[in-house]
Amino acid sequence: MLRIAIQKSGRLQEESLKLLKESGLAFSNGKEQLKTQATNFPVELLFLRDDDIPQYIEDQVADAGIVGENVMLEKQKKNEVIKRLDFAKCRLSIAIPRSETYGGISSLAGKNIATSYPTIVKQFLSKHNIEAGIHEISGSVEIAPGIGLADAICDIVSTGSTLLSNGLKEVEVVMKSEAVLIATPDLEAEKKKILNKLLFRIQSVQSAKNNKYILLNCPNEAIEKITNVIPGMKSPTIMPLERKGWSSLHSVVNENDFWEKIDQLKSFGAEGILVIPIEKMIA
Ligand code: PRT
Ligand code: ZN
Repeated sequence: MLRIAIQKSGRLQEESLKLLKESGLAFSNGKEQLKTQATNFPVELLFLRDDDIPQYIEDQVADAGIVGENVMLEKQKKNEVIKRLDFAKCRLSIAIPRSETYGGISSLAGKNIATSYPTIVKQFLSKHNIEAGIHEISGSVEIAPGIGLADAICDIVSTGSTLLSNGLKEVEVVMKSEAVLIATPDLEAEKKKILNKLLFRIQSVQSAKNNKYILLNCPNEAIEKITNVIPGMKSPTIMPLERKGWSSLHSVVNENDFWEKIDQLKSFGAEGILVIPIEKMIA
């Protein structure tokens, strides 16, 4: 049985559960419980505050967990990153009052910076040979300059609207973060096997999300050119159409360069292009 800790409530909770469910794990109990067991996979979920997860993993109360990279780095526990999960993307940034002009990173010297991430900020400052005061507070960091508690802050930024509404501006990105699957480096063999099985499923879910199934009709003389643009997993499937000299071609296309490729395909004479989401993709 592999024990995975996920956030009890908050920004990571829903996506963490969704990822596990898309990986085929079924749970009968809701998150109201402290823990719940998957009904079809040797996994038990523990619902915890995200800040506590790295410690629980170090103590091997949990074997693995899902947290923001920012939390993992701040806590400095015996955890290793197993997989970046591509959600809860944000950045940890330094911000100062908008009314002030920013004279570069050296102008932070001697300032007082309020943050919930003292360890990360300390490392960042010492990397740049800057001495500044760090004022640790656990919440509502963005109001600190306004009430005279600090000259600057270092906090999580996503859209930037919190900074804006508090009269602050982002001046340095300390780190970029996303949700990560972490685990103890000391997993026993049996648990490692379960984790690898889960990891394989997560990878299939992620590659499915990044790819689309594509069907199109094309004149036979365009098949080679189109195959070069969308080679698919091995090679496209090609079936003759009733109409002479035409074929139906099925392949896979990556989300990132999707529109560029569609333009190319059209220029080669492709018609009736259908694009369909993929649920799982196993290479
Ligand atoms: O209760 P618990 O301790 O478990 O949760 P929490 O309140 O500590 O964490 P939570 O749920 O707020 O965030 C969990 C993780 O989500 C963080 O550690 C980040 O890795 C990630 N994440 C992604 C964010 C944001 N986006 C985010 N926007 N965490 C916090 N914010 C906050 C930020 O603190 C600031 O107040 O949102 C505000 C900024 O957002 P914008 O859009 O206005 O810039
Ligand atoms: Zn927290």
